[in-house]
Amino acid sequence: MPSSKKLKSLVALFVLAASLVGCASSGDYTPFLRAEPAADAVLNRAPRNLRLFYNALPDVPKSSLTLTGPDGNYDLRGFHTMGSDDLMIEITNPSIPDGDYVVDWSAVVGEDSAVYEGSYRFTVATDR
Ligand SMILES: [Cu+2]
Repeated sequence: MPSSKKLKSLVALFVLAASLVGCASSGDYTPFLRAEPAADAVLNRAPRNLRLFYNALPDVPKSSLTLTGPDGNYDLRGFHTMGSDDLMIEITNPSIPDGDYVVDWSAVVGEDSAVYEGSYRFTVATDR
């Protein structure tokens, strides 16, 4: 039989492990609702901005966005919120090439201090 001391430390370890799993932002829950351009959209014009909508107001300084595409990482500027539970940023180069793009986001949203992360893709196909 394990000693009660050993049992207590096992229980403590289990509780710790369970709480770590509970904190991880890789669970099913996400505050992310939708984006413009939309996830999986095929666009016939290069987008000028990225706008992501959440279920509460994001904390801009604690959030970030990156855009990766055919030429690697694209410069983004003017990260802000329009105050509509959104994050918005301008794509610096107004003529990004045709191809597949991935938006990676990280955000602290509303009263929740957790950092959530996610990504989605869209395609630009202008045939120019
Ligand atoms: Cu804006």
